[in-house]
Amino acid sequence: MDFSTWMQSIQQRTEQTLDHLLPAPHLAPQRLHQAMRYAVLGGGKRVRPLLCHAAGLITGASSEHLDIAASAVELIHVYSLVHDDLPCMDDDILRRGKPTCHVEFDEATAMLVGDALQTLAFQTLAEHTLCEPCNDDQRNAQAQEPLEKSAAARQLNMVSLLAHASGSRGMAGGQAIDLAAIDQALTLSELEFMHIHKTGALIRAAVLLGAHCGSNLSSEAIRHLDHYAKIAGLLFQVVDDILDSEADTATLGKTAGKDAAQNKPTYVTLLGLPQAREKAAELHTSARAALADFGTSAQRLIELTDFIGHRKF
Ligand code: GRG
Repeated sequence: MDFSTWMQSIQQRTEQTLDHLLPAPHLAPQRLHQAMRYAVLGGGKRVRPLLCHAAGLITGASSEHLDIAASAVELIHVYSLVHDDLPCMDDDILRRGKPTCHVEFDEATAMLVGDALQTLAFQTLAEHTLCEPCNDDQRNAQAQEPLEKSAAARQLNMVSLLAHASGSRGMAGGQAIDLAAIDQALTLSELEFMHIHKTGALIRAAVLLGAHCGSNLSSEAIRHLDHYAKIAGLLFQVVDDILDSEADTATLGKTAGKDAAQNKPTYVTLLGLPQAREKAAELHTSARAALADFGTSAQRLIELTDFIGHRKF
């Protein structure tokens, strides 16, 4: 299967899983459920679910387990977009090529959409089986009970991983730094610190959760994947800054040039466009190199890294 067909198949699986996980639109309270479905379904590149599935291929995870982990990460991502678009934050009217959630519904509903998507993500991780018994479980288990306990402990670790990535030491903290940075001059390392949290933490969680769904796990493999994910998160953000400065609103499906309009520091404002492009190329090369030890099992992750590095929207 070529990369583009694989990507479409994961995007379709993600759409179906999210459709199934979200409350039906006729269930009370209908307006909230309709708004949740409006925000989540029918749009977005699904980069985080793709990363989750691609990392899971390295550790032999099943597609069904990956669907659940990938959807939980996407629910957190969409909650962050809905809240980020609110007038009290980025105040935007366009997201994924359609009116933002608070414009289509109203501000209070959009707040609740974010809240409810976040809790649905954790409910999803808690209520489904997420991981295969791992090699250590199989080696150590004398009986069924230790094996089950171990799988449960790993699942709990996955819930904790997503919570850390989303919270004040992760994405929400990064957003706080971002809001405080408006009209401020940041150094490159301060900008990087912000993005490692705001965008990078969830990208890292997507990769690690995918890997944890599998059985072929070693702590060294996890360490390497984590290193890869940190670089990939930064690459995603540098490319995002470049696109914000040079692509148009119709292509992006969100308001272009927003960072400059709000006087927000970006890689482009700090480095200039040519050097930001150079930085993206360096990160792209480093991210690919970080996957070298995984051989052909990382093929999809390498292709996805190329997609992130070369994306046009
Ligand atoms: C409100 C707690 C809270 C956090 C918001 C992620 C975020 C933090 C804000 C989004 C603002 C933004 C445009 C950040 C730049 C990188 C980014 C996350 C872009 C949007 O992600 P894509 O391109 O979007 O993956 P799609 O729509 O394809 O899913």
